[in-house]
Amino acid sequence: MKRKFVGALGALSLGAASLLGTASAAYAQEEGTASAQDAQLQFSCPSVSLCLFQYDNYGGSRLVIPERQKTPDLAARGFDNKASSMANQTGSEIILFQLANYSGIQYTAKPVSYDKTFSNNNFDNRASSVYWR
Ligand SMILES: [Ca+2]
Repeated sequence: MKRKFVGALGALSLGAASLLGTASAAYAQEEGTASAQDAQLQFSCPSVSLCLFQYDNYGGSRLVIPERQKTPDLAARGFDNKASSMANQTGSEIILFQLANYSGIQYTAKPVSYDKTFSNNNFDNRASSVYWR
């Protein structure tokens, strides 16, 4: 009887932990509510891809990363510490990392979301790797 109770508690605290994890995940982009139609007017990015842009407002040079393509080092793609805005045209959540190989400060983008500037996220010109969740 006691054993069973402990087991139930364990399951409860596990649930609480995953809830906490969700709540504390700071979603970085605040332009994620833009409709797909609005977004299409603002940037050029192939479907099922993540696009990083050199400048705010989806400007400058563009790096296109197909969904779930491993990107541990943006330097290898000529885009290290360069991104200032992004369009996530995939069904996957992504995390941009400050350093190569997925470390340092993080920026999280929901599936199908857009952000016209990283400046208000303290992430301008910082992305060095892209992790697909
Ligand atoms: Ca932003």
